Amino acid sequence: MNRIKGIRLGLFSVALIASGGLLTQNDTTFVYTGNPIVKYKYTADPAAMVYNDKVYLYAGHDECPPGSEYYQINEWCVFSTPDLKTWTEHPVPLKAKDFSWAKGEAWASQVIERNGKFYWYVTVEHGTIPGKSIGVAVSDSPIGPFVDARGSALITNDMTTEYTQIFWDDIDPTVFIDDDGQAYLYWGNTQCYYARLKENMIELDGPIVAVDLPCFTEAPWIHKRGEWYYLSYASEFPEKICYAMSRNITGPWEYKGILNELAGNSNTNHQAIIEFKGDWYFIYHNGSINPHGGSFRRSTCIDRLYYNEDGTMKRIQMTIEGCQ
Ligand code: FUB
Repeated sequence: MNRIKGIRLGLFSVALIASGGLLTQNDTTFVYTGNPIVKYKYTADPAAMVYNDKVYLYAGHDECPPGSEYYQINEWCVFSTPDLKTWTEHPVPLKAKDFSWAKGEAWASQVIERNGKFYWYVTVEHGTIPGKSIGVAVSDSPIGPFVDARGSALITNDMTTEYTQIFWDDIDPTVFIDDDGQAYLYWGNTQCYYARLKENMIELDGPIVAVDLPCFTEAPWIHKRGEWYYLSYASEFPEKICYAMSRNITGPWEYKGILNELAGNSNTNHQAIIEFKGDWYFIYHNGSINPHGGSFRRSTCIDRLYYNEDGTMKRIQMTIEGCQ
């Protein structure tokens, strides 16, 4: 068990209403004291969503024992904050094995809201179709509980073999709803893909399209600011985060270079980008918790993101102080 370096405010034993949100049994609150955000457990592959004046942070729970070097991620966690200072961890809302067709492995994911429902796109290892796959869970609340929305995978490895023969290319989903209401799923490892989603958010609405990006490794994330669409992604290995821009959600994408350098003590970097109360934030992971942090015991951090006048993004400055 890691030493808790943040200040824990309390473990709630009764349900109570506070700050406009429901705190339930086993919610844990803590005050942000700089990066990493969560100091008492390992949290990887952050995805963030802004909803009703709160930031919701979703992350895989790295549980690889110290001394071992492999991904052991069985469940995802959810945290919320109204101000990026006071955070609440809610009970575990979803596990890889909640998908009856999956073998396990709670890899990277993203949650998005549509019409009052919350859709959680996740990477898991498929039970019968060899390779990684993408599933989708749904909930009426951003903190869950979530349930499998389809009873089957949305994307399986055999759907993309015309592009690559590897078993781990169908990972790291990111979802974006464009201004006209059309939803898009981007994902990939080695090869980046996108496909349209139906309005029900749980079925594809067209073909899988390969996206051409220089030195693409994984972890695509789509966001929009003004008239520009941004596709950021992990590049090479160990990973930096690079990005491309376009006037259209489907591209063509113009490569713009490095957004974030190698993250400390971790081969992977995995970013999420959000605007919250008028400021932009870059959320990522590194291996910074001493003494056992590393590529398989990662920690989520947050730093500010700034734009240049022409819409390009300034390189991220990763800090210990973070956004206090
Ligand atoms: O956490 C497992 C995998 O490592 C993720 O799916 C990738 O993005 C990388 O961070």
